[in-house]
Amino acid sequence: MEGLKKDVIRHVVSSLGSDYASKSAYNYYNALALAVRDRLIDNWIKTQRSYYDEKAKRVYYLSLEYLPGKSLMNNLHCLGIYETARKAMSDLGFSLEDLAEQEWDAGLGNGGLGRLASCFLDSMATLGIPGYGYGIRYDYGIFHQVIEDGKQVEQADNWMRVGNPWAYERGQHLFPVRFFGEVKNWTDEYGRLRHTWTAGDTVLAMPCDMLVPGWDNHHVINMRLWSARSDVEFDLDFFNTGNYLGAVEEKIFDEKISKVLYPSDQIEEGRELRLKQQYFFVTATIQDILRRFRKKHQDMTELPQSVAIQLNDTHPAIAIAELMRILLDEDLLDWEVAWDICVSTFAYTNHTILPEALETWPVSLLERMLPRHMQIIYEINARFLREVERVARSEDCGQLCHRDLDHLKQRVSLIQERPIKSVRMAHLAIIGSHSVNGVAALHTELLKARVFDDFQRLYPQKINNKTNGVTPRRWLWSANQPLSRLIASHIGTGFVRNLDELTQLEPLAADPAFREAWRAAKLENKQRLQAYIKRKLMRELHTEHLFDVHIKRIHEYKRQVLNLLHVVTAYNRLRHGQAADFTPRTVFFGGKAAPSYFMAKRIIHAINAVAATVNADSRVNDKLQVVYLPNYCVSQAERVIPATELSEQISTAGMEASGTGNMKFALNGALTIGTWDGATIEMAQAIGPELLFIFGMREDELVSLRQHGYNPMLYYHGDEELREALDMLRSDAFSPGQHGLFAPLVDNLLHGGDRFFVLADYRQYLGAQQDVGRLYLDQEEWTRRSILNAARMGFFSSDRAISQYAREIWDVAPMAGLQNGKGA
Ligand code: 7GP
Repeated sequence: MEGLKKDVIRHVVSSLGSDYASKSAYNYYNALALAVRDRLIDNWIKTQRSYYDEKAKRVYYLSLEYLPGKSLMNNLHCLGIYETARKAMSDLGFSLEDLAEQEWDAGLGNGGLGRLASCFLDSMATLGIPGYGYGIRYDYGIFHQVIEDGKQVEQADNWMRVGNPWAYERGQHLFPVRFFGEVKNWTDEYGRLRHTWTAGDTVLAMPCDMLVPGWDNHHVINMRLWSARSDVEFDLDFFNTGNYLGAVEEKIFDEKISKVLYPSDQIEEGRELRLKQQYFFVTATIQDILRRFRKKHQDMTELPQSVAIQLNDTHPAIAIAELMRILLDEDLLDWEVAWDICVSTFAYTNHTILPEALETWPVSLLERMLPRHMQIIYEINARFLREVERVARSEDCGQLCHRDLDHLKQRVSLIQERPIKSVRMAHLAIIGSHSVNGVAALHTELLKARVFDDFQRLYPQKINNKTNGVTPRRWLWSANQPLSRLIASHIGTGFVRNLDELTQLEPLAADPAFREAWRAAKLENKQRLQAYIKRKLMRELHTEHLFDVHIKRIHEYKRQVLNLLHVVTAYNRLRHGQAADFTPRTVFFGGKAAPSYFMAKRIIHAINAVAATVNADSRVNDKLQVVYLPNYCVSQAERVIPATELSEQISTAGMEASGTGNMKFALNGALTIGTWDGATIEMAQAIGPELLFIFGMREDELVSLRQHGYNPMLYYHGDEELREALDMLRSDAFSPGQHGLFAPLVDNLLHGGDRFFVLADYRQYLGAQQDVGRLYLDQEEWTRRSILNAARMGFFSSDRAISQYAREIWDVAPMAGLQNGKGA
């Protein structure tokens, strides 16, 4: 401990240039972070060296998004020096918790996809998988959300302003990134046509490395994020003529590439800068991968034995054309050889079946920005369509008439003709990869049967399932110390590395003393949340209420509106004196809406309007409260999830690819109210469906309802409570003086077809909520179920998921000889 204290003081003085006697929390947080980083860097260097020494096959996870959140606490726990640090900082006059507050969340992602990537890096580090995460170091991450007059207002997330003590910026290792320009043809010595792309513009990519430690194992992997740097400092001509701003203009323009994260979630935003970001990060990454590979290899055909590249959705899919370009134009390989290398190296994960999220890029844009890549995509397509024709004619599709074949080719082509001629990135990713995976069993089945059914027929082996998981280090151990300590006092700490060990809790569910202790841990977490809300929102929570939580991105398919209709109905029953047996509850909502997503923003507004009305109504507010948590982010989830008793997972069946929040809640002992969707299905199977509150129509039932003509008006007319709730929303009951403010929401349900079947599930949802309320009155039974939920969540560790990827997709083994023991 004395060593850590000395290091912290030294960093305050020599790294931060401050007087250690001026007790600034900001300085002491930074100094502590630097002292922790010092303890990681040796192991990071040893880890990197061991990959070369052991000729390890490496995994590269390519993702345009990561959501690491805060690093301090997690890193202290991984190093096993949390207690040491707590005491050291307390000696220096600080509470560790307060110092940790100084850190800004690294919010380099939108939601589930980005957070999954961060869980996966944690698991690769812990399992000793030789892995790297590659992405973009955005200067501005996901916007900061404030609620003003009930509405979402976006503010810039200037997370870099205060510096980032965790990152190493490597300004000396720059990689060139080229755009535009033209392609020249030439003939090689064997008379083959060759191509050379001469670029128009060049930008530089600078690596920023963030170290990702494994749990208690000395294995530290790298998250390498690229930052754009101009290749011109000043244009001296401008400078000399006195045009100073003109002189820096190009520099500013180039560096715009890594300026900001695109804040849209599952909505495709085809903007030129976004494509630039994708290619910028992909080419820098591929160059870096090949640089490392070529240190030990000359023969490019050995690449798939040394390198596996996982594409996190289609955002990095241009990597397939980029690797082809290098192999063809720089290594001068033949097409077939190059293509085999590509397909054996790449694998692709799909994260959504929502059609509006499937990426396409206009051919005209690609031709201009990446002319050689567009040529390669055309060639991939031509060869692929010939192959489709061959397969279709040869096999059991022999009876296909030409018309069907033409339709098939149109459907699977990399190019779509309408509304504008564009490249379908998912098709490129499927064709260019040896594995395509979904993220939960139902999702994968839907990919096979619906979204990519043609590809499933063409390549029956390619599409496979890898159900998501979450890291127990952050989401149980670090986020929920009260519960973790209780668990550890009964079954030891092995569960942090091997989550299946939680099954040892099962017999304890029958032990009244253990149940009591389990409840005490929950209450402690509820009280901490209470203190936080008091500090941030100046509101007093009732900890004896049932804490009912719905936090995730705001999206129509996630059906925050269904939850809101339940709240309004509960409010009406209480007002009308029809709810004598109502179990008091506080309903929490939190989440960001894409700034361009009108309906999602209006939903936020409606939630806040209902909250204002309910909370101000003294007839009901001791029994029902609604809280909107502004700026939902990773660190907020770490506070809220441990305090949650009821987890809302109520998406329209078939729409939520997997969900990972659902897993975090159950792991922390919340019971789930949910639909038969995503990974919630597999959770119900693992836990026992009777221990969750499952309701609503299933995916196949919805399909047939849609086919037979779904009429939301029937539900409206047939259900008095539903009608009352909808009429109130449409009137100005929640928006005094602003009649019709929420009419778009209601019209969307009643006259817009209710695409997400809110009305169809309303009555069943109410029934399930009633069951929840009843069960909560029986605290012994509720606690028993809570314990069993957590005990049966072992499968949903990201360690299990990553082990499956390693074995079944990457063919990568963990590093041998990792030492165990505290790394401090
Ligand atoms: C999300 C899915 O919506 C969620 O169900 C899943 O758990 C998560 O990915 C991780 O697999 N998808 C996205 O966040 C997303 O942006 C569009 O998908 C590409």
